[in-house]
Amino acid sequence: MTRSKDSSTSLRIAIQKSGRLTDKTVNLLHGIGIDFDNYKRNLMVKARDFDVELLLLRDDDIPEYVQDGICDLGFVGANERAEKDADVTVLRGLNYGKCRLSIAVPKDGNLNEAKDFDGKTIATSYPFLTQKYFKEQGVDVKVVEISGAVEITPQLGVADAISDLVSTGGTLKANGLKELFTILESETELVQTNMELSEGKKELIEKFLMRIDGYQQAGKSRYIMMNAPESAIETVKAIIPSMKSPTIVPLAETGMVAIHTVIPITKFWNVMEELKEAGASDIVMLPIESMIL
Ligand code: PRT
Ligand code: ZN
Repeated sequence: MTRSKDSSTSLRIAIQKSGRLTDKTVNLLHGIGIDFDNYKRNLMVKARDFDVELLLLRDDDIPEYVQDGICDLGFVGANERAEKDADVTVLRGLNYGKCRLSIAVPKDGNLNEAKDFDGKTIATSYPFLTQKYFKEQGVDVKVVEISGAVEITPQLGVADAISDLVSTGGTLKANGLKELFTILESETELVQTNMELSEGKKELIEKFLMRIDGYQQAGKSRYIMMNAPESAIETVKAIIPSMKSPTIVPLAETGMVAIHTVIPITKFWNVMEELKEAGASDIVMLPIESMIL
């Protein structure tokens, strides 16, 4: 399946065609200025303003397509990348599609610790990671690979326990199961092939990453504006965890200024009261589309 020569100049990126990661990945690509149509109907689409073509695949296939150099980059869950043991480079963790691969057991059963699993049967769609986990624990288990509805296998008597993805835990609960151990924490990752790439593609990847970083940073930041008396400038400056020096503009009203700056979103609510106490008023917070530092 390996592409023999890296002749094409377009960056080829694999994304999930239809599933939990699709909308967020498409939104992220749109957010960094990579626009394309009809991705629901085609297997491959070309972006309009960036030299990129997208390959729309099942998420299970993405690690291998990137490993083999069919695609240069891919957006895929760490769970799939790790299960396929793919030889790829993880460029970024993307903070969506978060879940964990966990071992779960019937809630009233007697399986509690790793050693209780000796000789037990575990149903999973993640045989490689599950087997590896118990091997590391020195426990011998039988792993049965099941492609869907893994959570009902204990009730059917097919398995003693399961190893499956969990996010809220609702599915486990609904099936009378409890989570015992986490094998892997997962989020969507941007992965790159380890195959040799042309200089042109390396440059495109740099640009692509710069846009992703700007977009991610923007998501974590807010633009804030406030009015304050000139006498409060130094106190306000000391309160705001600004990335750069704030912009200070005189207002028509004598002795008053407008202060503009960018702050991490996590800090906003903490500093809000302090700013008010320092004399700031009309505090406005705005989202930022993208930012390059
Ligand atoms: O068709 P294709 O093969 O592309 O898609 P798929 O059906 O294999 O995968 P999909 O779209 O369901 O999930 C894609 C990716 O989303 C996964 O590989 C994970 O990286 C990520 N993800 C995040 C999840 C979950 N959260 C998740 N909760 N994938 C699956 N689940 C399932 C889990 O298997 C279980 O059945 O949701 C159920 C548990 O959810 P809670 O909230 O009840 O705990
Ligand atoms: Zn899948």
